[in-house]
Amino acid sequence: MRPASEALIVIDVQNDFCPGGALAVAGGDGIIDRINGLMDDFATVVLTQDWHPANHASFAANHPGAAPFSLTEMPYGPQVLWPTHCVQGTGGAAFHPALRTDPAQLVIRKGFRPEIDSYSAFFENDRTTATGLEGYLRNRGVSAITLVGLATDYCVAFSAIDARRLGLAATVLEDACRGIDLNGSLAEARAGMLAAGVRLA
Ligand code: VGL
Ligand code: ZN
Repeated sequence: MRPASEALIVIDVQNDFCPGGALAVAGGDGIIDRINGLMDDFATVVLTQDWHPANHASFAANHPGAAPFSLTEMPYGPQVLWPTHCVQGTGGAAFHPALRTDPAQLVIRKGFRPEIDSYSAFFENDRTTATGLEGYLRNRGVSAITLVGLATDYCVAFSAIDARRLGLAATVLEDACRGIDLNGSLAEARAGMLAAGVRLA
């Protein structure tokens, strides 16, 4: 068992990010057994769930003429336009059925505001609107987090870098993560995490 100051943060292990899903990450379901096992080592387990309304601004379908995986400019900066995914209440937004959810004490839903995307478990993509996770962890005496899940180069990386920004120790278990790797995004995310002081293990 890890000390009580450590939490496991399981990022977006949802059907739409697994093979057969709307924004499938290659091998996304291949990390679930490992994650399930890790849950027994941590007193605090948090799951995150990408949770978009159908009219979400990150969906290419809501930008006439825009192709999925193209880039657009939002008031808060550049934004990838994704295939429609993780729509609230749909099967695609549900956790993968093989993922253990009983050990989790908190589920953080993110990306529910139509006008702003949220990759990170801590802040939406404007990097200022908080999800509340920081307060929860600090209240529970957590000072170090271990991150696993999907996708390495988006939601996992953004969460890990924000954790460092907040002064939390952050470790990403790379073999319990899978990436999308859009135009070199995986290498960029790894460099960004290392520069922020994230431990890649
Ligand atoms: C994610 C793209 C869009 C992720 C979520 O979980 O990494 N990526 N929404
Ligand atoms: Zn999303």
